[in-house]
Amino acid sequence: MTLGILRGKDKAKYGDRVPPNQKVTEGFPVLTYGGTPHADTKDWKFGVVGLVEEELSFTWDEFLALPQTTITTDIHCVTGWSKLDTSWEGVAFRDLMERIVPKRGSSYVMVHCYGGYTTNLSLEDLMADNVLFAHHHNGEPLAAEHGGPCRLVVPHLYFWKSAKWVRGIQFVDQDSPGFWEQYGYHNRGDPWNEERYA
Ligand SMILES: Nc1nc2c(c(=O)[nH]1)N[C@H]1C(S)=C(S)[C@@H](COP(=O)(O)O)O[C@H]1N2
Ligand SMILES: [Mo]
Repeated sequence: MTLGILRGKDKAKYGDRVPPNQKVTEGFPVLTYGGTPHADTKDWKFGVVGLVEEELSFTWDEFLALPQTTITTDIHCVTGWSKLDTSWEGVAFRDLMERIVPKRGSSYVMVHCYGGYTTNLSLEDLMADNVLFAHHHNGEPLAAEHGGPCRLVVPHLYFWKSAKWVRGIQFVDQDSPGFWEQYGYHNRGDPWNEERYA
């Protein structure tokens, strides 16, 4: 009952498309802890490390030579805004997984970023539809403040899981909290269940 009332206008306007207690924004707020790190494409590297049969490293050109996917999806920030029909182009996590053989029991991933930010995800969440490492947003190269040259997009979880300025992924057999998760954000962050804080 209470939740229904709080959903207010946007519930009336957008129906069940917007998760509880979120408001639709037309803008694109920037939410970064600290400054915008420099990650020039000429010395950019993307590493696949940890519990995998073979560790990998991609240069920018090698990353662009992987299969490319474009998606249109809604995104939801834990601070309360949602943005509808955002489009992203990049490398789908599932396509990257065609090149990776995780070792037995390695079912979690820590995402590492230029600048030091981290976030933890299960392999299952990363294998979901529409999860990709994006280098274009709405047809334009991804702006530096939004994570350019390349960011993760995990649209079915709150947007803090969508790490900006990714530099690699680490496969692990035990889940451990990333940056915001250590400061009390929920371990998983499903917006439909309002998994905001632990
Ligand atoms: N590297 C890095 N990635 C990050 C963050 C950050 O501070 N550093 N902030 C997260 C949070 S809390 C949110 S809501 C989104 C915001 O993305 P935007 O600035 O493109 O809106 O990025 C996420 N990814
Ligand atoms: Mo956030």
